[in-house]
Amino acid sequence: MSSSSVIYNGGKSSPAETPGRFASVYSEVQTSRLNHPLPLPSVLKNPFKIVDGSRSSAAGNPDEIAKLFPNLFGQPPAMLVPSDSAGSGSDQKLKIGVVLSGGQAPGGHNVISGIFDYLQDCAKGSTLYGFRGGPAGIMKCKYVELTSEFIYPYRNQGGFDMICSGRDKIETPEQFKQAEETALKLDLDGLVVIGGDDSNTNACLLAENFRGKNVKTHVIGCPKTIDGDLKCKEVPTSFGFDTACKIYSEMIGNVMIDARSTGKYYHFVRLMGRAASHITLECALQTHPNITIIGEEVAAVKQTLKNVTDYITDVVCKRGELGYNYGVILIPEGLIDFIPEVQQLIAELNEILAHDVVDEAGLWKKKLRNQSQQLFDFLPQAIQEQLMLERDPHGNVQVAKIETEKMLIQMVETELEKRKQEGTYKGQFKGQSHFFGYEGRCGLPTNFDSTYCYALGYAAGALLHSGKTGLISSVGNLGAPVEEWTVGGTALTALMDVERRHGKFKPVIKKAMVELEGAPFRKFASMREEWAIKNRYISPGPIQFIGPASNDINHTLLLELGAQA
Ligand code: FBP
Repeated sequence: MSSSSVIYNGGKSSPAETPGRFASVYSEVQTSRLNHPLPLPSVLKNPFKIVDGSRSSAAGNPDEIAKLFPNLFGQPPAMLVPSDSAGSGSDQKLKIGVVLSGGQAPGGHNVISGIFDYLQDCAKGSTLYGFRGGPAGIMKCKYVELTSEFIYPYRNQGGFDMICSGRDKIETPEQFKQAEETALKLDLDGLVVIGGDDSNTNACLLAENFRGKNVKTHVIGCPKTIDGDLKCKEVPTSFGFDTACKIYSEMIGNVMIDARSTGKYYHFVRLMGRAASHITLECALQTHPNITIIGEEVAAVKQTLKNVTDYITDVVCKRGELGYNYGVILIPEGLIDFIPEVQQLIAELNEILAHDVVDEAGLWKKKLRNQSQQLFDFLPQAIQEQLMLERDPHGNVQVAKIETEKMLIQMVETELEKRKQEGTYKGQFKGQSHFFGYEGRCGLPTNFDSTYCYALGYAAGALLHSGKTGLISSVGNLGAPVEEWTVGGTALTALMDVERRHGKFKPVIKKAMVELEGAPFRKFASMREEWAIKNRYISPGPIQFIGPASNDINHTLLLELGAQA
C-alpha cells in the first residue's frame, strides 16, 4: 500500500496531476476524509424561519458597550425553527466574503465548505469570495473566488491553507475605510469572520461601522479557537478545541509511557491555550498526569511563583519516597500571566511598552514599582527577554513565546537541591521540557469538529441570507445526535465587555476562563491527589475516524453539558 495517493493543486483542479503553487500530496487517510459525510442538524435540512428572542445586554459594562455600538447594542438572539414555507432568504443571490482570522484551528475549511454549500443549496447563483491572509486580505482587497473545485481538496482537512490566515486588526479609521472600499468594490452582501475573541470583536466593530455608514454588507462571526475560551450558553464551544486536545493528549500519553519506561525523567509539558487553561484541564482529564497546574486556580488562591514551585517540589519528593523518580506535569501556556505578582509586572510592562522608550541602559526599569522591579530582576534572563517581546496586534503578551516550563524546571531543581542539603530529599530529578502548541492546530479535524464546523458555516450562510448582522453563528444541544442540534445566532455585543489594551480601554469579547465551580474542574480536583501519587496514566492514542470512540466528544464539553463522565 502506498503512503500517499493523490496530488492536489490548490483547488485549481481536483485531483491535479501537476503540482502547482499550493500543491499537496495527500495520504490515503487525508484522501479518505475528502468524502467523509457531514450530517446537518435537521432544522437546516428542511424549510426554516428565524425567530428573534428578547433584547440582549452585554457581558459587562453595558452602558459603555451601548455607547460604543449604538447601531447594534441590544440585538436579540436569532433561532432557526422549522417552517412550512421555504427559508426567508428566498431567491436572492448573494455575494459573500469569508476570512480566516487569528491562529489556526482544525475545522476552519469545513466552515467555509458549510457557507459554500448553503449558498449552493439555498441561494443558487451566489458568489463566495475568500479573503487571503486574514483581515489584511479584506483591507488590501486580496481575494479568490471560491468554487466547488477550489474547495473540494480542503474538505475535512486541517489547516487554514485554503485562503490562509493573519492576525491584522481592522482598527484605525483608514483601515475601516479600506474594508468599506472592498465591500463596495465587491458589492458584498455579507462577510463571515471566522475567528477567536479578538477577531469576533473586530467582526462586531465592522458590522457596527457598516451599519452606521449604511453600507449594505452584513457581518456574521464564527467561534474559532483551539483555546476553548470563546464560549457562552448559546455557543457551547469553539471549534478546534476538540481536535487539538485529542492530539496533545496522544502526545502526553506517549511521554507518560516514556517516563514510566525509563523511570528517570520528569516531563514538564506546557500546553497552548493563551490566557485560559481549558486545554490543560481537558488534557489532564484525558490522560491523568501527576501534576496539573490550572492558571485560574493559581490566580484565585493568589499563589506566588514560589508557591507553585513548592507544590511541584512536594509532589516530586513524595513520589521519590515511593521510588518514582519520574512523572508528567502539565502547565498552561498562560500560567505566568495568572500569578498575581507577575500579572502586576506584565500590566506595568504593557504601559511602559505602549508609552515609553525602552532604553538599553535599563533606565525604563525605574518606572516599575519596587516589587515588580525585584521580580523582574529575579526572573531568568530568557524569561525577562520573552516578557519584553512585542505584544500581538491585539495588545496581548505573546505567551506562546514564554518558556515557563524551563523556568519551572530550574526553580524546582534549585528547591530540590536545597532539600537534599537539608536531608529531606534523596531522589533523582531530571526535567525534560516540552511545548505542545503548533503541533495541534492543523491536525485532521475530528468527526465532531468536522460536523460542528460544517453546521456553523451553513448557519452563517442562513443568517446572512435572512438579513442578520452582528451575530455569531451558534450551534447548540451538542450532546444530542446531530439531527437534534439547535441553530441560530447570538448578538456579538452580548458577549462584550471593556478591557485595557495598549494602554487604552477597548471593547473586547469577554474570555471564558476555567470555572473553578464548573464540572470539568471539580472532576479534575476530585482526582488529582490520586493521580499525583499513583500512576493512573492513560494513553488515548491517535484520533479515530471510525470505530467505537470516533464520535466521542471531549470531557470538558460533555461535563459542561451535564454528563457524568
Ligand atoms: P487564537 O486565539 O487566534 O485562536 O490563537 C490561538 C493560539 O494558538 C494560542 O493558543 C497561542 O497563544 C497563539 O495562538 C499563538 O500565536 P501565533 O500563531 O501568532 O504564534
